[in-house]
This record gives sequence, C-alpha cells and structure tokens, in this order.
Amino acid sequence: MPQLKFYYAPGACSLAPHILLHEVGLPFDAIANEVTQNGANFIEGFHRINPKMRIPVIALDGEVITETIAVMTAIANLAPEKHLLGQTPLETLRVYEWMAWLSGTVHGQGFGELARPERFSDDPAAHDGIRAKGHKTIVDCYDMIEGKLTGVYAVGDSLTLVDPYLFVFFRWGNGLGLAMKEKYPNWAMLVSNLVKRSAVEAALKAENIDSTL
Ligand SMILES: N[C@@H](CCC(=O)N[C@@H](CS)C(=O)NCC(=O)O)C(=O)O
Repeated sequence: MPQLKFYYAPGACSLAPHILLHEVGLPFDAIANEVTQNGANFIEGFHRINPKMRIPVIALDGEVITETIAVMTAIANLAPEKHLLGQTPLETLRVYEWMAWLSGTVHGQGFGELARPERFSDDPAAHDGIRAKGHKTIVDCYDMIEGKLTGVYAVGDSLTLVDPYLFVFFRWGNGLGLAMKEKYPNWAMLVSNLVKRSAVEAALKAENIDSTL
C-alpha cells in the first residue's frame, strides 16, 4: 500500500482530489494549509514541497505530484477498478478535455483574474478591469458548463475526476453570489447527486465546510 500525503486548503480546488481520495478509500495523511480571497498561508517549508506555491499536492511514497489534473490522475490510478478516468478510451479523452478547460480557463483564467489580478498586471490601476473580466469569463464558462451537462455525471454513466472538480466550481459560484441552483439546474442536479456520496460527506467534514447547496 503506498504512503500518501495530501496537502490541501479547506474549500480550495484541492477539495476535488480530497473527495477522490475518500472514493478510493486508502489511508492518507492530510496536511491543511490556508488559501483565501486575500492570500495564502502555507505550512512551514512548503516552498520545498511545491516551489509553485499551490495546492493540491500529493506525495506518493515520497514522489511529489502537483497540478490538480496530475494529482487526481495519480489518485484514480490507485483504484483502476473504479474507472475514475472513464470507462472507455473516448470517455478518458472527454475527462481530460473537461479537466484541461476547468483547470486552465475556468480556474487559471477566470478565478485567477478575479482573485489574483496582480498575476496579470503589475499596474494596480488595471486590476479592477481584470477582476471584471475574470467575473465575465466565469459566468460565460458557467453557462457553457450548464449546456454541456445532460445526466447524473459529466462523462458517461459513472463518477470521474470531472464531477468533484465541478462541485468545487459550483460551491465557488455560490460564494460569488451567483444563483447557482436557479440558473444552472443540470449542474445543480449533478451536484445534488454527488453530495449523497459518503466520500463527499467525509471530505466536507474533514475540511469543516458545508456543501452550500
Ligand atoms: N494549476 C494549479 C493551480 C492550483 C491553485 O491555484 N490552487 C490555489 C487554491 S484553489 C492555490 O494554491 N492558491 C494559492 C495562492 O493563490 O497563493 C492546479 O490546477 O493545481
């Protein structure tokens, strides 16, 4: 059994791999950090673990993996019988299509611009405009997410990496004051099914947060 060390922050994007770890059901050590709208507070020496200064991070028998997509793939590989990367090669492609867009555009661009405008311009006078653009990108992407969802799961007929990641963005939409349930009924249905899973309950409890549904 591999030794697993998971670095997260309550309510951050790391909630998605945290849920996946509970789905897989192997024991792991969870190390909490803090990331808020205003900044981040990482454990002492975190820059040696991930010089990019971001969570999530997972260490598998000491091998450090960063980036949500790689972290979640590593977790999925621990339980191949659960098909968390999809049931077929085409579903796996769809999983990575979703994950790359959610990580790069929705998170990195939309939420990055909204919460960390200083990453996009050194000129403080530009920051309000960048925040506004980030908010618009998020809403445009959320409309697209709603249009892409048709069933209980984002890809195929079973849980994949994409569903817990979509849960993170649904919670963040609530945090932004968007009328998530009313505006995005397909997405709300996916999330209401997801929160019935014991793995979601366990991860929310461990992070001491609620589903905000
Ligand atoms: N590309 C990275 C981005 C991860 C990321 O930005 N994580 C946020 C938490 S949701 C973080 O660590 N933020 C620290 C900061 O903003 O200082 C990934 O997908 O894992």
